[in-house]
Amino acid sequence: MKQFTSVADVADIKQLVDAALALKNNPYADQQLGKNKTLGLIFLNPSLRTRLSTQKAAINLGMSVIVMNMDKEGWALETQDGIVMNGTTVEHIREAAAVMGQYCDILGLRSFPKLINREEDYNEDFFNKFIAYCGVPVVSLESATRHPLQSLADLVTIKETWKGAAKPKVVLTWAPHVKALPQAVPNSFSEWMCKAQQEGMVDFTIAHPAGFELMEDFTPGATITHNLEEALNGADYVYVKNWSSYEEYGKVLPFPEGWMLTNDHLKNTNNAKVMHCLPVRRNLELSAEVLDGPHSLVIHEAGNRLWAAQAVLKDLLQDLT
Ligand code: SN0
Repeated sequence: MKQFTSVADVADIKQLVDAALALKNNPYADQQLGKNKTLGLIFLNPSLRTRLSTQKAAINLGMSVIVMNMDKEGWALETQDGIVMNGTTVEHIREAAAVMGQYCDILGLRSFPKLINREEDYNEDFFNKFIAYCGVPVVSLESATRHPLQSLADLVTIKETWKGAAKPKVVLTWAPHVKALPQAVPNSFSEWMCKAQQEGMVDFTIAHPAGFELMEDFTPGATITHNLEEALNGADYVYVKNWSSYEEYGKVLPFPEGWMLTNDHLKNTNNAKVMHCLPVRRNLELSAEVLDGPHSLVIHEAGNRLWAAQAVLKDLLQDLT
């Protein structure tokens, strides 16, 4: 693999999932692979799981890690070309990314959408410029439209825990929130599940209230419904996440009642496991009774972030020229 920014960068998702599960059984076998290699993790937004799991994954592979909170500790970056930089931006991404590439063999980047201009966010303007100028392989630590390390860990978690004979029914459900959150996590989860569905690994359904449709490019082959009860019927995995409207971009819309998952919602499921990428706002997005009860997989899922990150870094290290 030359970069990891979406499911499209992965030649074989089954193989990558199996590689992650193999690393879980044998975490320290590749310590020579990362010797004298440096991973730079560049954050423009907060992080807990992504930062710690990716750092730990790199350590397991024998790498050194540099972390920079660019938003707080770096110069204000300019991304536009051809302008006179006489305002608040201090350094152009052309120089900043290129310099980071001088010190690091692989770079990870987190850059959330601004949720103001949909075209700008969905063009991945900042992310693509960073990739173009840094000159080394880039791992997405969540971009404006995707969070592939999360989605890989999610697929790993489903593969690892599913003991049934038939394919599991996986349901992505929209949840309430008080802020406008990115579509990155559900976009990415959906594109990975759609790919997994194509490969016969899962059956995939998305449930959300009217007005919260995801961009169609991310949902090929998914069953999409506004009826939560119908979607949950017979579900094996329920993946809970809030996202803001793609249509009414950046707005906080009033939300309908009944979308916060409770134990009652799980009655007609197949004793479903409940997943969430975290951070989760208790009793707003997801009820405490579900989070603290036997259905919840959220901590196990977060634990698997490590093996997902390690499988990706291992693959990138093997392909370094
Ligand atoms: C981010 C998101 O993309 O939804 C990161 C998820 C991994 N989540 C948030 O920004 C939550 C913010 C909040 O106030 O709850």
